[in-house]
Amino acid sequence: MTPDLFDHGDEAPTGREALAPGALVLRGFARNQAEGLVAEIDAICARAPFRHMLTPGGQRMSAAMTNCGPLGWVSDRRGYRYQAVDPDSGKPWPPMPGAFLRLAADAAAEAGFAGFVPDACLINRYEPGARMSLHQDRDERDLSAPIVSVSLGLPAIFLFGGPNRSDRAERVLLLHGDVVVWGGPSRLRFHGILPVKEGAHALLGRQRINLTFRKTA
Ligand code: MD3
Ligand code: FE
Repeated sequence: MTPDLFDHGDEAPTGREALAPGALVLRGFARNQAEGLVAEIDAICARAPFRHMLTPGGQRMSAAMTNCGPLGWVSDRRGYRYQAVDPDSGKPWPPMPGAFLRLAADAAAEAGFAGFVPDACLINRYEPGARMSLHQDRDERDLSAPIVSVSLGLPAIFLFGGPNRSDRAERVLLLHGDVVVWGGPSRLRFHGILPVKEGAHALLGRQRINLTFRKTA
């Protein structure tokens, strides 16, 4: 493709949207770094391949996962936890790329969380039909730190619920390059992803990839 230095204005918008107290959507914040992020993801999954983890209840998750950074999120029959070793390889997770750390810190700072240094990056891969049911993220020790999420590839409808599973969920469309910072009172809200629709993305093809940066320890 011909390099294109100009903004022709035909892309999805950038800008910030306050979703709720503590939840800030940075539209298109990662879009111009997406190729570099995908190259890093390819290098990570060469060492720690995507896999469909087992829930404690024995179901395979429809989203495939891997991790980078000092700690990685794992699920199996014994439960959910963060651990330094990839259970599939017996080796440490690949290191967190500098570009990942900078992106997460820059996004967190935009939302008022200065000095965010994640120690885990969970990488979720959704092929069409894959989903994530409503859940809370509460396996992290320090719930005062935000979670930063980066969406790449196919669009997805994010479900943003409340503090209780039965609370009615709002739907938010997340597009390639969107970054969301989830902190403060939003940190423990239930959330999920509706089944990803069939499609093909110019950079990622038939997949959506989501990075979530966490401070777990
Ligand atoms: C709101 N991932 O990995 S990212 C997850 O798109 C997860 O793969 C989804 O939920 C995905 O745990 C959603 C957005 C997200 C991540 C963490 C949150 C939203 C959140 C934690 C608290 C509140
Ligand atoms: Fe989550």
